[in-house]
Order: sequence, then C-alpha cells, then structure tokens
Amino acid sequence: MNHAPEPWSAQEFEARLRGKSTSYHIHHPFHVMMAEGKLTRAQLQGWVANRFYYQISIPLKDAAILSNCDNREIRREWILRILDHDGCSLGGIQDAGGIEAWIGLGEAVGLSRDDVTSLRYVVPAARFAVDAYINFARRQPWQEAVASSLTELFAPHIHQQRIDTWPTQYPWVDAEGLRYFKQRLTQAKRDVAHGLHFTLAHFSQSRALQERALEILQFKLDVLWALADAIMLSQCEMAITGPKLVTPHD
Ligand code: AHQ
Repeated sequence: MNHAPEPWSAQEFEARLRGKSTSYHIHHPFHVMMAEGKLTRAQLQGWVANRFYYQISIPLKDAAILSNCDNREIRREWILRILDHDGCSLGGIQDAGGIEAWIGLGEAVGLSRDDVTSLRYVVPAARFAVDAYINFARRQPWQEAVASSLTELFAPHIHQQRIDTWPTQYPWVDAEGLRYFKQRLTQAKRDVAHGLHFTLAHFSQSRALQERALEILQFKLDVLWALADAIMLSQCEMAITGPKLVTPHD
C-alpha cells in the first residue's frame, strides 16, 4: 500500500516557500525597466494609477480574512493590516495610512488626487488580476488566504529597490512620494513574521497541505505578475493611442 510522503521539515518547507522568489514580480520586465530608469513619466504614472486599485483592495482582502477567521489571536494580529492601509486615530495616534500615502505617491509623479482616486486609469486586466486575489480571500478558507499573503516574503527587496533607485532614475519624482515604500519596509517584515509562522505551523500537518501552500503562493505570485502584464500592455496601447493615459471607460 502506498504511504503518503512525510511532511518536509519546517526548514525545508520554508526554503521551498522562499524558493518561489524566482517568480516574484521584481523579475517582471516592467519592474526591471522601472529599476533601470527606462520608464517614461506617463508609464510611471500609469503604474501608480493602476496599483492604487491593488492598494485599496488590500483592506477588503484582509477584512474578508477577518470575517472568515474564528481565531481571536489571529484576528488581533491581522486587523493591524487594515489599520496600516486605511489609517487610524487611536489613543492620540493619528496615522493617515498607506492608501493616503499611495495618493501622495500619485501626486509625487504628477497625477492629481482625482486622477488616482477616480480609478479612471485602471485598466480592465488590472482589475481582473486584483479581483482574483480578493475573491480568493473571500471564498477560500482563511488559512489559505493567510498563506497567499506570503508574496510579501519578497516585498522588502522591491520596496528597497525603489527607495534606492528612484531618486537617481526619476529625479523629477518628489521624494516625499517614496514614503509608502519606506513604511512598508517595517510593516511587511512584521506581517511576514506573523503570516509565515502561522503558515509553517498550519500547513505542516501533512505533505499534501505543504504542497497546497506552495500552490497558493504560486497563485498569488501569478496575480502580481498578471497585474504587471496588464499595466505593461496598457502602456503599449498608450504608445499606439498617444501619450494620454486612456482606458476603455473614457
Ligand atoms: O504594498 C503592498 C502591500 O501592502 C501588500 C500586502 C500583501 C498582501 O497581503 O498580499 N502584499 C502586499 C504587497 C504590496 N506591495 C507590492 C509592491 O510590489 O509594491 C508587493 C505586494 C506583495 O508582495 O504581496
């Protein structure tokens, strides 16, 4: 009789999760072009405007996890992610939040607040990629949605890359706009410590669950890759239709 393979050790399991860094969107041609300073002003504006839809969707994703999660200890930690993005006013602490910081990034690259918040420049394929992530979190067990957040294992690297390269590659961008990336450096590390600890424990009950965790992480890596595809394609369309950021809704 075939016996199910033994689960990997925690070290092996974590190494396999981290090994998926090769699929991270830092390697996407669009992000490589960004790091090399090859994006035009309109292309960088298009990226900021489209990524705003991802940013405002993160709290909805996290709220879906909270609404599905029956574990108070997990919820106490997970709710911090919503406050990080939506902002909060707690015990004298006033934090405008990451969504507000992303609007500031939009203004730093020359968009108006309304250009960003109206979502007028968000292209359909970008919406579809982000919505696939939100709907995954709504419909799958909360434990799987926790595992899907682990693309942030690789996020500090891409945030640091922008902080390091934009001042010289895009000197016209107001440095204040980089605030979002700087605050994510610490927030992402806290979030990953929590999400990874839970994922290593929960999914190590069997080899099949560990394999599922890798499958979930690949799904989310594909979401980020598809989002970059959508933004890059919209730039090609813009090259054909002219410099103005355009979407089918215009
Ligand atoms: O700004 C980002 C962010 O707040 C999050 C939350 C996390 C999640 O729950 O899925 N993932 C994530 C990411 C953010 N920024 C992306 C970037 O490239 O700026 C990276 C992305 C991630 O790696 O998942």
